[in-house]
Amino acid sequence: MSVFKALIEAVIKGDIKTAVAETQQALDAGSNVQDILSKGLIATMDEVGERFSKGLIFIPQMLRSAKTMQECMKLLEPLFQEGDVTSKGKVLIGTVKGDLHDIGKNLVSMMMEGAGFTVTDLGVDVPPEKFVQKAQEVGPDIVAMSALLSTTMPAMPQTIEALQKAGVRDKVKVMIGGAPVTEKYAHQIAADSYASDAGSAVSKAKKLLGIS
Ligand code: B12
Repeated sequence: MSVFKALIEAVIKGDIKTAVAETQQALDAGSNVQDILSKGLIATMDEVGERFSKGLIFIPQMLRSAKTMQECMKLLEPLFQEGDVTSKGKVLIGTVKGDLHDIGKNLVSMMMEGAGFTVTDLGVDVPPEKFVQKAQEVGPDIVAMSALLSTTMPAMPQTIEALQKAGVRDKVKVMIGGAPVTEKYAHQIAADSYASDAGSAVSKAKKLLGIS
């Protein structure tokens, strides 16, 4: 049985108060932050997704669990800081057009910032033209896109095409991710990199920019 049983149950129920208290208690007890995140919070969202697929829960419950997870993540955020204040590069990130999922994207954003990248977060449901406009404005080293729905994945190549048309594509590296996205898909749409989780997103971003 998981040591995070009470936390898991609270996130599934969408009980913010208990979930936040359980997260704090796990931290106070010396639990590893990565474990709290992957074995406690992320694994629970997978369970929530499965319950939704089976028709056991509906959108409001899924939303409540998501909100609960986000509140717990606020406690973990300061612990991701690596302490190096020199910027490693600029990252422009957003969830693609039509897609409202932002927990994974926020996690990637948070870990990137913690690792010393300067992150501009465009939020959710970001149309290709918004990625282009902001890229022209901030001059990022990396444009990172998140998609959680198989129906919104095509917005990724559309965004790459828009960057190309605006003459921005050659100046940036494009990184993609999100549960339905794969390495193969990244190759297919000529993205420069793919990562399956926020931790490897950071190491792949460093690799893309030649930073160790
Ligand atoms: C919470 C949730 C919601 C919440 C989102 C709230 C929010 N603020 O994000 C709400 C209730 C709004 C929602 C709505 C919907 N959802 Co929803 N949702 C989920 C759920 C349960 C969890 C997602 C999550 O946060 N996971 C935890 C995070 C940490 O994981 P992650 O997002 O995968 O991110 C990690 C990696 O993928 C990666 N990553 C993510 N982004 C990026 C970006 C880059 C650049 C990189 C490198 C890496 C990377 O790193 C992250 C951290 O490690 C999933 C189930 C699941 N297992 O994914 C379903 C799920 C994604 N939803 C689903 C569906 C169908 C919907 C709806 C269409 C339902 C409906 N009928 O309306 C709507 C769509 C709304 C819209 N237009 O977007 C399906 C998608 C099926 C598919 N393949 O297309 C899923 C899989 C549920 C299911 N099993 O059916 N949803």
